[in-house]
Amino acid sequence: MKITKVEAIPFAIPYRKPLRFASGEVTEAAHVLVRVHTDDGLVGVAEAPPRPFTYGETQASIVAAVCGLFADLVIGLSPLEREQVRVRLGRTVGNPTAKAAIDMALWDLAGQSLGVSVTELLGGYGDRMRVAHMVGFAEPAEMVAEAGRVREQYGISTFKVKVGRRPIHLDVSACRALREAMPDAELYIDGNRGWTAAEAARALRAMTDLDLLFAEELCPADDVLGRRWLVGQSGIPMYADESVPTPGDVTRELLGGSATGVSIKTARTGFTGSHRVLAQCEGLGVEVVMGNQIDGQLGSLCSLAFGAAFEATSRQAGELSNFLDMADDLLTEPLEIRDGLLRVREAPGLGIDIDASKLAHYRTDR
Ligand code: MUC
Ligand code: MG
Repeated sequence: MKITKVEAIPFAIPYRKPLRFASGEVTEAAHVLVRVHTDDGLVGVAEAPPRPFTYGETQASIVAAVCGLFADLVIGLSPLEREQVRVRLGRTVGNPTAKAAIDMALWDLAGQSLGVSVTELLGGYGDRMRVAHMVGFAEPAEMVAEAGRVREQYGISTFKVKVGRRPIHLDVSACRALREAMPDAELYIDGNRGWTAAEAARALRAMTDLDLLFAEELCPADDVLGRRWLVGQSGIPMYADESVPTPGDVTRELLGGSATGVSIKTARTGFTGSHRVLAQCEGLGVEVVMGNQIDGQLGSLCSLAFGAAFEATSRQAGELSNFLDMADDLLTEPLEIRDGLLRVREAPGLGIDIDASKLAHYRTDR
């Protein structure tokens, strides 16, 4: 089986409501659908979400990288030669979501050709994950209402609360309101680099009684000593997200003492790189969470496929519900969160079937 063609199709699906956080906001899912075709008629699929505020990629840059740089490097290879692909794409720096989408599409092809799911191929630990929902910036009452609605409708009881605003009491009050409204919920926070280490320390002190699970990326990765100082005084684990786009960054953050947990995002490290990150974390005794790159249903299925495959990634609820904010999606069979859980599809590969009429409607290149 040989790769014959690689497509990168830009599409845009509106959001019902924007998601706001310290490093930016998302008002539409202007993503890129990546399809890898083979000579025996199989098509592997994944999506790349451009996040300029995190990785510098745009929708146009992803299309350009996939079509202009990467396609020629993979055409002619077998989809099973994933390490060849990784090395060849790795000669170009950056472009994490463009590379990750190609990698995941190859795993989809491998699963399809062997007749097994990607979750089984990767590790086969389980067939489901608990779902965590991300609550973006708003007035505290609005944030409480959103969390309540999501808990009521989908049975989700783990919430990641976006923080990192100034002054810090905006977020402290929102977290306090959420805790008061939901005494039994699991809550954790994500600052998207919005605070200085001193602000983060004050905010954490003001929230010590809120029983937070952990805090993610409260201040920028370049605040090397500030982050170390913060870890030293924090009573909860401090997770790295944007600061760890590659396995090497994971090593630097963890061994440098600037983080004590890691967010794994398949959208940026694919399945091959995410497996490496997970192995590093397990070897170092560091906990992980399956993060979300504000993915659509396709990207969420990819996170789920990986997260359910291993015990360590299944322990905590995974961030798998951002697609609920989108007005529509591309899958023929939509994802359904029930009782706070998402189940892996019982189908070869990733089990993705793209609705051709929806793609025709939402693609922006025609
Ligand atoms: C998250 O976990 O931070 C927002 C920015 C980004 O890079 O990812 C999202 C969610
Ligand atoms: Mg984050």
